[in-house]
Amino acid sequence: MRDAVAPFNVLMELDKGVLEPTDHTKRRHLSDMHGMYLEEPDEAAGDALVYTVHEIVVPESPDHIQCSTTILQPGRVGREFFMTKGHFHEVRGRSEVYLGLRGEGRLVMATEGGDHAVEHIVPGSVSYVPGGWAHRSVNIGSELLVFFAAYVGDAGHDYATIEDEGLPVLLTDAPDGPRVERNPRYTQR
Ligand code: PAN
Ligand code: ZN
Repeated sequence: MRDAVAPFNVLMELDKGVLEPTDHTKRRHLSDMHGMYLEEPDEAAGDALVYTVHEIVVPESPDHIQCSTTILQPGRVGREFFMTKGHFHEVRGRSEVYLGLRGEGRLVMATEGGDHAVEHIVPGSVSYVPGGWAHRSVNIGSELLVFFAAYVGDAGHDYATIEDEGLPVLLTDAPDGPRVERNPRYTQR
C-alpha cells in the first residue's frame, strides 16, 4: 500500500492499461467465474484468462481514492460476452467513475430493488456509478476492453450478492449485434 499522504505519480500505458509501477495485479480466469454464465464454458476453452486488474492501493478510508485499470479479453461463454464478476460496494453508498480507454464495452448496473441501466464503455467515455448500484463490465468487441476506475477508498467489494442473485440483464451476441436480455436466473429479493 502507498503512503498516500505523500504525492505520487504512476504512468499508464493507455492502450494496454498497464500501470507502472502497480501495487497489486489480479487475474480472473474462467474457473473463477463458475456459475456466473448461463452456460458452462466449453472444455476446449480451457481455463482462459478473462480479465486482469492492476491496482494502486491506498488506505481504505473515505479520505482516499482507490484507482485501477481493468483489461477484459474478448470472448464469449455460450452467447454471453466475457465480463467481470460484478459487485456492489460493501459500503453501499460509495460511488465510482469509469473512464474508457480502449475497445467497446457495456457497463451493466443494477440496484438491489431490481432497477437496471446499461451504458457504453468506449475510449473517452466517463461513466458515473452512483452508490447503491452494482456494476459489471462486458467486452462486446473483438479486441481488448480497457478502462480506468476510481472509487472512494473504503468502498470495499461485495461479490456474494451478485454470485447469489445475478444481475437483471445479460449481454448476448445476437445475429443483429449485442443484445441486452433479461436474465432468466435473476432472483430479486
Ligand atoms: C473495478 C473492478 C474491476 C474488476 O475496479 O473491481 O473492473 O471487476 P470485479 O471487481 O467485479 O471483478 C471496480 O469497480 N472497483 O470498485
Ligand atoms: Zn466497483
